[in-house]
Amino acid sequence: MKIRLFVLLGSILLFSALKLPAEDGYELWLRYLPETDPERREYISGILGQVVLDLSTSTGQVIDEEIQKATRGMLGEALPCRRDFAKRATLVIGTPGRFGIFNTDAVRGELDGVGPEGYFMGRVSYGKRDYLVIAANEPAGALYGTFHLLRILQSGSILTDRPITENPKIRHRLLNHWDNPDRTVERGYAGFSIWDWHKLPHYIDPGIKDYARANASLGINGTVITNVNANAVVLTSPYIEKVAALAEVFRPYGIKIYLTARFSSPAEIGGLSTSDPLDPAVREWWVAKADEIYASIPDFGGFLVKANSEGQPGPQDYGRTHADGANMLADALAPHGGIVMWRAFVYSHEIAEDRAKQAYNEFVPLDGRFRDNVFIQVKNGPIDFQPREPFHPLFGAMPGTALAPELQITQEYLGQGTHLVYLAPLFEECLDSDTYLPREGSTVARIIDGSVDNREQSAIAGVSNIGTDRNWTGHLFGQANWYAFGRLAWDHGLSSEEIAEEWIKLTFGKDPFLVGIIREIMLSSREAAVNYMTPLGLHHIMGEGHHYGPGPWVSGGRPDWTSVYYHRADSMGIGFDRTASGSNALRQYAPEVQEIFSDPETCPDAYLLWFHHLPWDFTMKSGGSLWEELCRKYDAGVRSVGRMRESWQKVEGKMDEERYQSVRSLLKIQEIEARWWRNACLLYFQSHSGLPFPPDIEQPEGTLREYMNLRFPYAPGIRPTW
Ligand code: BDP
Repeated sequence: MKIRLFVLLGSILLFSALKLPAEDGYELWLRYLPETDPERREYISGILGQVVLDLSTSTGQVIDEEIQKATRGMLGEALPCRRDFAKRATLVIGTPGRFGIFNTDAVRGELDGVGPEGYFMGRVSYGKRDYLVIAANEPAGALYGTFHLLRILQSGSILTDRPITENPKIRHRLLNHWDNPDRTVERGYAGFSIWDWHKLPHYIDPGIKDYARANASLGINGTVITNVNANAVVLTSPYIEKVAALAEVFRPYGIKIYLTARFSSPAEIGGLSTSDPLDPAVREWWVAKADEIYASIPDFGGFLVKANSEGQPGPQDYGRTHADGANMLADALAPHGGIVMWRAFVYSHEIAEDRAKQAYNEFVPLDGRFRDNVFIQVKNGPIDFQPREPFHPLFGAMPGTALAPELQITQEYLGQGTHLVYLAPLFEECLDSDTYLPREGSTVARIIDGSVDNREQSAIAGVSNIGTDRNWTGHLFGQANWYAFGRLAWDHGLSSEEIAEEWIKLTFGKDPFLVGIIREIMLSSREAAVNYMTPLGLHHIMGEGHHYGPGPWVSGGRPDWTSVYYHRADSMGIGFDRTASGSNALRQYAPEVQEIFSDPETCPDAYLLWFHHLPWDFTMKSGGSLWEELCRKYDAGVRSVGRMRESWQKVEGKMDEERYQSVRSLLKIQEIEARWWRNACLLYFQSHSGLPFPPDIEQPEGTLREYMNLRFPYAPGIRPTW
């Protein structure tokens, strides 16, 4: 009996010793877990044991804080940095001028090419010794270099003999928060807004600093903190004071703050009778507003504007153009070095034209007419952040204008808060698309980074998925999308695979088995979502308003907000003809691109129904009919999620129970919802095709009516109604 008790107690003790400590995801990829391998500990102390750092700047101080945090976590003891050069230094971090080592020709030579935010990391001989240095031209570069080093140390890698020089490919790397003053977040699925307007400026949540750390660790250097469906209140003096308090926290992390500018502000909050951009009083009002903002926030980034789109006010309300509007704001910001991000997401149901064509029609005639400090911010595709879209035809079509892509990190159309969908492949697909304008090799990435047109200015934006949820993004894997956006904004040459692997190691640990399993789940997840939601080029067939779940039957009201407008299914066939026989949206692309997409026989399946309306019995490349292929794709999507769930079970015990279980439960929801998408869409399309489901797929359960009757009055993320 006694022995048994001992065995039992022993196993309980052993079990609790083995159980990994609970984690709630708050630490993101900056976990700095205790390093238990003695060799690794020695390696890390050999680098962080005695850091010499230029502490004279606020950025220097946050680098010190980060290194202390990292050493406290990984080595169990916080190791503060020294401000004076020491021969025993294991690492020297700073900018030229501070320590003699940074004035050596070796370091100067390296720094010549890295610009204000880049850095050099490598060994440099100085005196009679070699030192590991992180050298940069500006403190922000030193911070980015430090985070790079910490990433290497955390992920179990080592520094090779080859020095590292890094330089961001894009100058302005911004998050866009669609956050409202009442703390709701439009298309937000992770709780409320992290900006606590009511308590600002005197109370600043400690999480704000962690938000800044997380962004800086990826190289994100700007954040637009308010919704594009803008509220003018943020431009009033009390709010500028609140914004300034946040800017203080962000400054040492190299992050600039931006605001959305409601175009009608001069009339709404300025007491003017108009907001006409050519009216001198209106122009003066914006100049004075910019001066007021910069007096409190000297490094204010600028304005993001959604104008004349989905009910937002804009210059066209006064018979003026987008260029008139953008340039007025640009002129007000220019003396302070600010920029305007003017969105190209404009379309109107009053124009009898394919929505996919409207932004191009509106903006191409204005090419070359925008000021140098204006960017036209263009969504990756011509409709709206769908699971898959071809690249937006504006990329390549405005050589005289700086264009910035807008990617959606929040998963409005990609499963919202409950689906694991790793978005790097979607981002990559857009960035790597060849526009052929003006020549082959002019990928979207090379257009927006300025290399095609030799442009100095460049920018990229990602619509944030961050909220007050303890793990920031609701779904733990939403963190990977924030991470991937930041890493690609810094270096669009990175692959989805590399980024996934980095993130997994930092988030879940470096065990190769675990990394392999999670990597596969992540890399298959985007195609799975496309398949169970909108295969073969289908788009915009989600639930109305909240956009949650399927709604291929949505019709009535504004046609361009329905589903039937986009899939055009009837008894004969399905798809949107965007070739010369239809809307001819294809003509907005280069001839080489037109050639790829124009013939249904050769058009890649992934874009088939985006560009073509085809009969149900159209023969696909697989040999089967379009109807069969559609059914099989939907079914394949559901099966992929089943496999993702099974794979996830293999990592049980390889991470803390809490995070494991949270993802496990969400994958279950994802499978249920993937089935819902498949069943609802297939039953609906069958009501048009009249054809039986192929026997080799799981037969959809339920009736179309049942799916059509589902209601979600409290689905999150819906737009406010002011
Ligand atoms: C759509 C969203 C809507 C946004 C709009 C935009 O449904 O909430 O306001 O885009 O980007 O995707 O302005």
